Amino acid sequence: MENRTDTIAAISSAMGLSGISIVRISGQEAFVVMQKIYRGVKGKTFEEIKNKQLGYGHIVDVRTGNIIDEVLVSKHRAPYSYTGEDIAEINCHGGQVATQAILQSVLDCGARLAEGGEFTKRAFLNGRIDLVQAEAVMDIIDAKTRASLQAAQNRLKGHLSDELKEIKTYLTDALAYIGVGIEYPEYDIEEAQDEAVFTLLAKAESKLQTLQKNAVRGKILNEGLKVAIVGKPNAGKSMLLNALINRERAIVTDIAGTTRDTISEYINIRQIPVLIIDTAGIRSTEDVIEKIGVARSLEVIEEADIVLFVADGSRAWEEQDDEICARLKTKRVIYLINKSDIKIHPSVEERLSNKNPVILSARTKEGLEELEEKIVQEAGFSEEVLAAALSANARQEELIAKAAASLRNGQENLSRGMVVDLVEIDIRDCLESLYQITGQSVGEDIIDRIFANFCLGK
Ligand SMILES: Nc1nc2c(ncn2[C@@H]2O[C@H](COP(=O)(O)OP(=O)(O)OP(=O)(O)O)[C@@H](O)[C@H]2O)c(=O)[nH]1
Ligand SMILES: [Mg+2]
Repeated sequence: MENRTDTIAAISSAMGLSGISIVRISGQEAFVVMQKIYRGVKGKTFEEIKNKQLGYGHIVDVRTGNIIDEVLVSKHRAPYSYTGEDIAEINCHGGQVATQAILQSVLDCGARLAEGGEFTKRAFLNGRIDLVQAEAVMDIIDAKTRASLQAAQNRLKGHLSDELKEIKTYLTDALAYIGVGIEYPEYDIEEAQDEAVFTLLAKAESKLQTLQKNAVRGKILNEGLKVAIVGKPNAGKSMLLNALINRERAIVTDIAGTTRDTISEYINIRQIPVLIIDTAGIRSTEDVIEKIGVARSLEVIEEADIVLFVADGSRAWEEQDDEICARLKTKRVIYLINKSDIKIHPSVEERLSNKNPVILSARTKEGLEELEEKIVQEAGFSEEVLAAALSANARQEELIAKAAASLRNGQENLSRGMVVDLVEIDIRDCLESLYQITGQSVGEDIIDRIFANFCLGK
């Protein structure tokens, strides 16, 4: 078990050669450690540096007294620091040797090497931030596009936490009404009470619904929208992948069955991270390798958020096309007619006439913009949505869904005329899920799991 009051240290900048590296120290002894290893210019000690100010000097090896590097140090007194504890930061010249030697000197003075995410974990345990904000810190580091970054920033600023707080207030108010009814059964207030509880639950439900919608979109900003390119062999799927990622990534030939494995690449479409997946053309085949490829294509279809069905505009529509389309019935599909640079076969246009197809050429890239626009639309992103996005992660999305389910149960029970105190159980379940999101009620194992994903020094 780690001791929360001990002093921890880590290199907070990336490993390798860099202009500057940062060693961070947090805990009760942080300033004591610094007093031992810092020598300011003109004999100034670390103690003499004011809060939130920088000092210029050198760090020495406590064992030999030798200077390790020239540094800038900063001082952040508890409780107004990142962790809520005393924090000192040492900016030294980049490079492994000097940075490691400084860290070693810090450890020699009694600090302990921090675990991944331990600084942020302390910020959470000390009540500086809630769990939603702690997770946002990680998502800021991991952000794939500017929109992902913005959404994580919104969460760090506490937007999601505020929304959750409002819902929690509705629910606790509802519980209070129910409590009055139980404590004073002699008063005939039941009807008015039912009414009040109804209204409060409806308000909570509508807020939760919006959150749930945003959470699904948020997951896309965090993890990327999965878009699979599907169609018969030679339709031009691989050429389309290359066109979208702007690079000759997949092999393109006029031999049907060129792509055997799935190939995926992240791209940024209007700030939305999109994972584009090229698949093997689907057909019945006796070739062992191609068969495996086709099976994989079918799996990818299952996992995809959006499927791009590519029809080959240079050839007549075939039964194979129908067979593939039949497999896409439950999916969100954007229909494409490829090879618009040559004459499009009328049978293809006719078959897809009611599907609002995008007509494009993977070769000349004509129509590509329209396709990108459609992908963004299909995913449910508009400027406003992006601005308000909170990018809930998978853990949060699951808990929001759970909270919504409990709440719906409560509403149903209430409208079925169940005794209100039974509804109380549903409301408490709902609240419990919400508390788990912000970390007001969450097991140590879950906390450990969340912070284990953080990088060292954060
Ligand atoms: N004229 C024209 N030819 C294209 C276009 N897109 C692809 N092709 C040609 O169509 C053939 C097949 O292209 P690929 O991208 O390999 O097709 P695929 O769908 O990946 O095929 P498999 O991997 O076999 O399933 C190649 O000869 C390409 O040059 C296009 O927009 N216009
Ligand atoms: Mg291919």
